[in-house]
Amino acid sequence: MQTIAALISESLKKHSGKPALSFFRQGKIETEMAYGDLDRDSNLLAGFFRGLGAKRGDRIIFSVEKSLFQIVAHVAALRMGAVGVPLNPGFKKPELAYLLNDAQAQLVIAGPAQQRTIQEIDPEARILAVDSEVPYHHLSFFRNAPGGEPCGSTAPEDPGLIIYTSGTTGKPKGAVLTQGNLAHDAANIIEAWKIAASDVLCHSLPLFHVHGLCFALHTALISGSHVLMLDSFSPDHVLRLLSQTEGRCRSTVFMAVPSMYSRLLDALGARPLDFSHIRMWASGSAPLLVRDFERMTRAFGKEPVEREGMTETGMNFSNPLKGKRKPGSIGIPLPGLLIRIVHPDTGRDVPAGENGEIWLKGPSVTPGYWRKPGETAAAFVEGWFRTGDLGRMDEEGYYFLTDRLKHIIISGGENISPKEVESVINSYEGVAESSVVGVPDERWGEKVAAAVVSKPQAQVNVQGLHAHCREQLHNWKCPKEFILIGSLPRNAMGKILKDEVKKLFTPG
Ligand code: MLC
Repeated sequence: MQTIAALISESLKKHSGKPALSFFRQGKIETEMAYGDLDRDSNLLAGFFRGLGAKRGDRIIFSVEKSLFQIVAHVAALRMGAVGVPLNPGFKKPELAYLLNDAQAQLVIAGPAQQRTIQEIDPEARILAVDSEVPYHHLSFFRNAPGGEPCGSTAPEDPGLIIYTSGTTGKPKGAVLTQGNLAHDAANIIEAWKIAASDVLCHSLPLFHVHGLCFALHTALISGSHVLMLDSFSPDHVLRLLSQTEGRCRSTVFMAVPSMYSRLLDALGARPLDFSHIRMWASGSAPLLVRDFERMTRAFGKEPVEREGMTETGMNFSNPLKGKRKPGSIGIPLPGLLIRIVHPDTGRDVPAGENGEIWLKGPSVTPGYWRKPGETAAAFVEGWFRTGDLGRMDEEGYYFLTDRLKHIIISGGENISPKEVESVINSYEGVAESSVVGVPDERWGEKVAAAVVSKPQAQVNVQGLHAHCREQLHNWKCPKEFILIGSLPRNAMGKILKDEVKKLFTPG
């Protein structure tokens, strides 16, 4: 089995004269970088990291805004066999405190805003502060570091990344993805989607999830594609770029979550822009409604490619590039993946065509969660990873997701643990208990909503509660709707009936 470090290193050398990355800040190109530059700079940075004491197997946290530096540093970490831990730079202090303590990183790469918070949390943390607002070509601090070849000693079973994902138990869990997991996943996607050196990828996803980092960036870099890297998602900037029909920045591939597509379509309106040069519009991280599949087909002139993946497993299913794409289906399994659909209570396979929990086994599946043996044991049954998703396969071998066993909310492609939000709400003055649910929403797919019960004789101040959530949780985890009720709906055993709680809210 290959390592991701070797696949990327080979490509950096093979395509050295080709454009690798054009970084766009607020819609304008800020810095451009060829594959040869990325090779040289990632070598230098790896040398710089080693000088700071980081070595193979050490965790390096990334708590920075999306930037070219972040990409070069990510490639450096992979090539030297360190373990990158990319974090959402918008996490609030309590969220960061938990993650810093859990990841036990030897080095933290932080932007100015994050640096202050991290220092407050852990004055001992070794921080490399990098202002991601400064254009990459102005950063010179690592240029005198020893270069040399940083990889060579990475093995497929070495951890390559730890990516945190929301757990049902409340606290995020770090899914360990090995060098081999990442290599197999990238190779699979490249083969399924025919990603090539001739491709130009328009990239407006965050770099702290497998979607933007592994499915999009890794596959492009390994193939020698040109990546148009936007600092953030702005529908206007993205549309302007995607509709460029000529020149080096003429995109051929776009990947996004459904909420991004619906905002792009709203911003596009009835304008007759030409997108015929784009060969693939991929959608994942949340279900794409059949209605949006049809809207996209009309607006872009091609059917989107809906696919499914998970942090713990990489990409699992995709509608075919050539062949029938079924609206509402996540497509067919990628090579190397074994699938079972089992009854979640008995663990026995259900008859073909029936609904059950999807279990997976394959070379991209995580060996487990970082420092969480109990969670790892619970996630696997005899080597099969329990996805927590219910689904079925049709007579043509296409898979459909039908429901979720776990109470996870997916809002705009972000997974949110109701338990984490409930524990923040419950810590607010006057709150007796709460139940947090996902309610269908036009903009976000699902929105976070909270039913709150006050303590006897107490009056919960909803405005104050909202501010309390914003202090403790990243903005998108905060409920968009609160209601105060006398008691939560429960069954005879005292279990909260989440479906009844959902009915208390109006879809957005
Ligand atoms: C932003 N907001 C959200 C939100 N993102 N609310 C709910 N859900 C979200 N996901 C809110 C903010 O809190 C803010 O509200 C307002 O929207 C505007 O904020 P913003 O920061 O300007 O939003 P924007 O930058 O436009 O972000 C929207 C988005 C982003 C859709 C671009 O959420 C995003 O990048 N989502 C993609 C996540 C992703 O990559 N997931 C992949 C997971 S990997 P207020 O009140 O503060 O004004 C995975 C595996 C797989 O799932 O298979 O892919």
